[in-house]
Amino acid sequence: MRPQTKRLGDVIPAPALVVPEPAVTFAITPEALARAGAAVLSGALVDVSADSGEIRLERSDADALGAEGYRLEITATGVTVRAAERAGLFWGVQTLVQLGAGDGVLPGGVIEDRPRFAYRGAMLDLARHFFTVDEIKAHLDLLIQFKINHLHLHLTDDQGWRLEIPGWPRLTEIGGGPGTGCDGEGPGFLTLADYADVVAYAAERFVTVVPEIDMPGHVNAALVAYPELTADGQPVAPRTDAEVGYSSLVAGKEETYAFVETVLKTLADATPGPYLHLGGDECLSTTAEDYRAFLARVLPLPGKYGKRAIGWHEIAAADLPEGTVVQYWRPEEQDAGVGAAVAAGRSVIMSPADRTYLDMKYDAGTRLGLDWAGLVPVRRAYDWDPAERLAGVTEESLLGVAAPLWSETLRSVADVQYLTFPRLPAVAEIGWTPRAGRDWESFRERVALFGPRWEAAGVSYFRAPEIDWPSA
Ligand code: TNX
Repeated sequence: MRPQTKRLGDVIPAPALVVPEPAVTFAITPEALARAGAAVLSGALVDVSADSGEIRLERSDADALGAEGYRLEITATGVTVRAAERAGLFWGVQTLVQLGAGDGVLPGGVIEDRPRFAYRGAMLDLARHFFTVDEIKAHLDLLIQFKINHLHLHLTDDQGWRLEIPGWPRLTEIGGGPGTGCDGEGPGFLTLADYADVVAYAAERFVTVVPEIDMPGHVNAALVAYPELTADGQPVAPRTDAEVGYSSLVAGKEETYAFVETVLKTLADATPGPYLHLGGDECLSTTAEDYRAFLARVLPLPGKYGKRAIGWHEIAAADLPEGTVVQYWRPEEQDAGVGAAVAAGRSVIMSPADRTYLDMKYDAGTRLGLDWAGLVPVRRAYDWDPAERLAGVTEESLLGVAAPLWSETLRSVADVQYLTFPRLPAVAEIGWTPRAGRDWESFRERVALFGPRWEAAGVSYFRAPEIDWPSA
């Protein structure tokens, strides 16, 4: 049963510590909330406290809340958010936005909150279907409400190349042109100015953009644009189907490395965040020897440009430079390579497909999505733990969790939202909330509150039968 009155703990992700003061409430206006949000965004707060109507935002080094933590106090006379860093104030305001939803009446008490993991990611595949700058920003606006702090953009694949690379214009002229994307339905690309726009918008919201250029496989769009990159120099045909594993850069060709170096230098220069994602997955048409030889030359490049490499976990077959991050994506419970990488001191992002892949169908009747990793109903996305999933991967080795959304079957923003909600909030809670603070029955009740909010905001979502959604 859903309670009738709002509770201080009715927040996703569940805060680390909630101390309600049930006799107390404080009513805020939507304007005060918006002013608090604007104050954090504008960076107006430096070291002094800022008063935004009835909401006080304060920087305080005294609180041991870390880079993203905050302390929120709601009394009968007002609201205070305190944090060591602006990011913490921002997440505190996101908590307030959730608590104030609807009537603006905030339940009294104190919340002390900080994330379990530094990396809480969502991935959007722009290659199989392109999404515009405005669409990416609007999606980001929905993600940050759940304290997601990394936006991974899958920028290239067999069906499309979505980022301008100076000196290699045909990548985007052809690879981003008409007829690209799955079924030819997703043309478009980001200029470097567009990319900078997305990166800046994300940074204002304390979100780090993680760009991915997938290599040495998943490169048909690049080979179409530049036949000199193919093994025999002969042109290859564009592909708009959803097959994987048939294309590869050529490990034994110097042209390959000139190309990769330009691409990664461009990406490093355009990306203020610390990570460059090099893909590395499903290289079924690259020999094991070529795969290792290719990565031996390419994995050190992010370091050369002051960045850390992330790769899908197949890269663990190569020697991983210090600082390399391995992103686990398979459904299996074991992976010898990831275990060895962790033993060598590398860190891991967990994205097991049977739990975190937002492109898996919810149930057999889901119109969109795939089912190769099984069906992923909401409870399946929620009820697991990243530190208990893969042999050898412990809490200390985890950078965090991420939920990828591959876009083979997507044709619109509504499609993106439908697969994202309500599963992304489940993964976001896994990334933020302490293990002991997570509980499916509690999540079920809390996520139900978002149904009316998503409807009011025109956000498409799956009315999962596992959830008692309030009747409209
Ligand atoms: C596997 S996950 C892929 C992608 C597909 C996805 C579809 C991964 C690293 N590679 O190329 O889009 O499955 O679910």
